[in-house]
Amino acid sequence: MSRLQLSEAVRERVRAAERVVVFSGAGVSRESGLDTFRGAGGLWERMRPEELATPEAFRADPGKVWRWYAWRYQQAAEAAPNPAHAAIARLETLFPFVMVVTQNVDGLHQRAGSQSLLELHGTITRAVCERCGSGRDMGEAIAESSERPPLCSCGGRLRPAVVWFGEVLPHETLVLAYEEATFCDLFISVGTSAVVYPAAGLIELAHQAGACLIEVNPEPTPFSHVMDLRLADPAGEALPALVDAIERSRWPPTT
Ligand code: BV8
Ligand code: ZN
Repeated sequence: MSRLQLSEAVRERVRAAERVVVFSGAGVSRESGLDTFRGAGGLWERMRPEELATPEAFRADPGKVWRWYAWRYQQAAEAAPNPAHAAIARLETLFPFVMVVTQNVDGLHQRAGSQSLLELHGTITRAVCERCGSGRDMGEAIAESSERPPLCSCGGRLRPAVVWFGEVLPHETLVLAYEEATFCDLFISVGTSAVVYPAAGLIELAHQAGACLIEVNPEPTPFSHVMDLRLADPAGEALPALVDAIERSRWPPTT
């Protein structure tokens, strides 16, 4: 992507910004080879979310759901963070406060070096006991049994430590995310279709609070019309160009 020119208005907001939120979805991990949920060829295209990512599906057929997550865990473990994840991590060197609020469960933001991170929908890297809540590494749990969920030492059944449809998001994490969206100066929404709630509500919150809004997504979303800047390019190209432009705005080369 060629050198990105920010408008004077956006450059001003970027220059003055102190608190930044990056709100990410499955599209950020697309260029790491991980399927999205709703886009063409996405995970859900071949199956419906209700079939697998719900407590009812797990109760009805724990083996099938466990095998799906074991497959996705393997995919994530073999994937590498892409230039979008790296650019997002680099933002932490450009602003005093950066919070990555992700819907993704693949752990790639952490592996790219992002330090401040809220995982709204949990993580595929951990398994948790349905009965006593104790957690363990998902890789170990799958090594113990890849066909059906293993049992905890308390006798309870393990499940992926993700938030399924119809389940509430971790309260503390959601409250922190609401705070970050309410008080940020710059809100960058990247790689999300912005249709899953309550996560997508963060965009509206940031908009109401007067943050400068940037969207990175090859497709339009229900929030595209309120964005101050929209980059309709793949995140792996757009994010490095955007962070370079942000860096030039905050530290203009001394002439
Ligand atoms: C809850 C973890 C209720 C598991 C996931 C209003 C209020 C509250 C709830 C609801 C509501 N309306 C509806 C609901 C129910 C539901 C919901 O929102 N449904 C949607 C489908 C309408 N919400 C819930 O069930 C939530 N729970 O609210 O509980 C409650 C209340 C009280 C008491 C009890 C219960 C829980 C939602 C969390 C579900 N878990 N994931 C797992 O991963 O297996 S959601 C799942 O969707 C993933 O986390 C995913 O991240 C998330 C959002 O999808 P996206 O990340 O946006 O991915 P998607 O594929 O959709 O889009 C990718 C985008 O990338 C596309 O736009 C594409 O154009 C773009 N793209 C493609 N390539 C690139 C790219 N962008 C950049 N670069 C590229 N290269
Ligand atoms: Zn247990």
